Amino acid sequence: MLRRVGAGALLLALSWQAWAADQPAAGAAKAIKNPAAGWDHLWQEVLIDITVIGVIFALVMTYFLIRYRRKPGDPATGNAPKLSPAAAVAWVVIPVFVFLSDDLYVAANGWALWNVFRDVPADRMEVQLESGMYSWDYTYPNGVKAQNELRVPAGKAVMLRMTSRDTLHSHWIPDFRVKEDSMPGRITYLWFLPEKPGEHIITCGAYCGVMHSYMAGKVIVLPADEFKAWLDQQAAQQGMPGKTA
Ligand SMILES: [Cu+2]
Repeated sequence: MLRRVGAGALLLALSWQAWAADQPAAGAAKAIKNPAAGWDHLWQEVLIDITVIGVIFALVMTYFLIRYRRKPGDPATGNAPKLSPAAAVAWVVIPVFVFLSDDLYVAANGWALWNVFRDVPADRMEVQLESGMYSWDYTYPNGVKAQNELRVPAGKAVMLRMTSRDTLHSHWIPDFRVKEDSMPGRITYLWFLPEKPGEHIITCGAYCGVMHSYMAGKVIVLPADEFKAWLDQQAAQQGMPGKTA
């Protein structure tokens, strides 16, 4: 009995230690400007937690298998001592507490990060997106239109205000860890922070029809001055001279 309570206490102590060790990270979550790294951090945390808990439980189980195994020819072995009602309750409540407290802790961190993700920075560029079978159609603040290629300036938060002209699509940019549905009759949004020039895949994350898999595009992140030059040139080309973003 004592040994069992000891094992339970060990689990509890380890989970408490893991929780305490995570505290600075939870405080730092407030300072995160770009939620993308936060999602990665949270995912690693989930992997570490389930690994640690899994290993602890496997060790305890292996110990019990060996400790209470039946030895051939010895009828006194193979039977675990009967648990008292209090010990039986403890064996249920303590592991449940360990699992649930970690679960709730990770969920709370996810909730905090979700709020950062839904809170769009005031200093941003807004682009309208209309999705449809099978393209992504963007409109910049100055009226410039682009299809399937979303050019954005590096270092500036970009918000997409999205709707759909036909059915449900989901605008997904895996590199920026953002995905949000676009649907007819509703405006949804997402934002991301492209930190440096480069190219990133856009794909549709909701099955929307037979050509769903063709619904690919890319985010092209340009240095700020190159982006401005491109936007001005597009404005002239598309017949809206003098207008800039
Ligand atoms: Cu689609």
